[in-house]
Amino acid sequence: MSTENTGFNTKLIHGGKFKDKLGSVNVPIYQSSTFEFESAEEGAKCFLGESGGYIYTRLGNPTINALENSIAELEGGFGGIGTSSGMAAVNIVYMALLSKGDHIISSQAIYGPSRGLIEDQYSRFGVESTYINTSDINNIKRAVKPNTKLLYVETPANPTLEITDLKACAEIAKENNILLVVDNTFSSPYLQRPIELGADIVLHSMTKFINGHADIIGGIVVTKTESLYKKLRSMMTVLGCNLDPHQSYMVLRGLKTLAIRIERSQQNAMILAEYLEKHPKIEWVKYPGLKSHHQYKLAKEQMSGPGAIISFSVKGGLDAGKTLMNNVKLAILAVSLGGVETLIEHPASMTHSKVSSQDKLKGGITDGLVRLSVGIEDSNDLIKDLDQALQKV
Ligand code: LCS
Repeated sequence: MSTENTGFNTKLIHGGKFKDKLGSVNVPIYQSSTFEFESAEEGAKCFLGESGGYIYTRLGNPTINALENSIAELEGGFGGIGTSSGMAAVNIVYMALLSKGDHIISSQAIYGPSRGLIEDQYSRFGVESTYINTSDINNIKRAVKPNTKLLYVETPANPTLEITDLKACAEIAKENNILLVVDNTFSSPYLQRPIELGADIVLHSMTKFINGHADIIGGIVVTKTESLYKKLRSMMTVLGCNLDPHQSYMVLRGLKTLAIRIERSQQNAMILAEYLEKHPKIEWVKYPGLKSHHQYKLAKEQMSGPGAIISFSVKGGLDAGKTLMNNVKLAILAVSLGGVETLIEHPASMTHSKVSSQDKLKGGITDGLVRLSVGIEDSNDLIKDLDQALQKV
């Protein structure tokens, strides 16, 4: 059955247009690097793109394609390109769309390596960049230059949970002939669909919510148009950063429960955020579901829920935060996010450690900031855990 006019949960289970010839209910793992041609003529046709036949897994594979089609459908895009990691997804976007002398505008607070890749590597090839607080739309307007080609935003941002107004970004991008790229990792298509808000490209670290079980590394890029899809797919194949069939199967399996996982972890996150906000040892809490978040209204408008990531600071700064992290027993002290298990980490010394101290401060990544990725455990147990750890502070 076509899932074109169905709801999101139905798309999660039945979307992606995959139909197995033998009737397998699940997408089989086509664990093959290469595919036999029926004849030399058929092989040549495949290479000309005149036949839908598979050639070689770096170029395409039925299991990988099933996942790409599912996510593209969920994001409302033309097509998806699976990649070996979220960083590979970021890289193919940069590599395909930025040339010598081009300029990119991006958010100060984004995943550290997405910024480092531009500032440390693409700068060597003459790419210019401006990192600003994109949650103030006027900053973006001021940063546009004649050579600006990409506006690259992450919203909610990692780890500050600042929100960027995607509709306003799309307007600026359109006016100035710039492509709008959104890293939608923190929301997943369940909570936010940037293409519907005007973005040209959406990307994900599928390592996080989309897979949701902390057992694979993977990424995906979804484009609005066919021409961008072709450009990015050919970049992925020459860079050789394809997803693998077995990993794709794992993600397809995790994807089915995306909505119920997020509902549950977001419900827990709300309870924990309210608990932390009232706790006398907590200095501040940033969570888009709290009225105290300065962009609460905007988050409500462009997301259908606040997500499951909370940032907060313990009174006493870094030392107090370390005491908390060293004393939790249920929450796991580990980087990454978006899984069924609750993870706690310290961005300034971990995920964002390569960002210079000055840029960290400018971007709001203070030494005291602790990031919590809330899982689907019982909220009472999570509160008990934080409570006993905070007593040690
Ligand atoms: N984009 C965002 C927003 C991310 O949070 C990450 C990874 C990436 C891209 C890169 O994806 P990967 O290559 O790891 O699949 N974020 C991580 C984090 O916050 N902790 O550990 C990894």
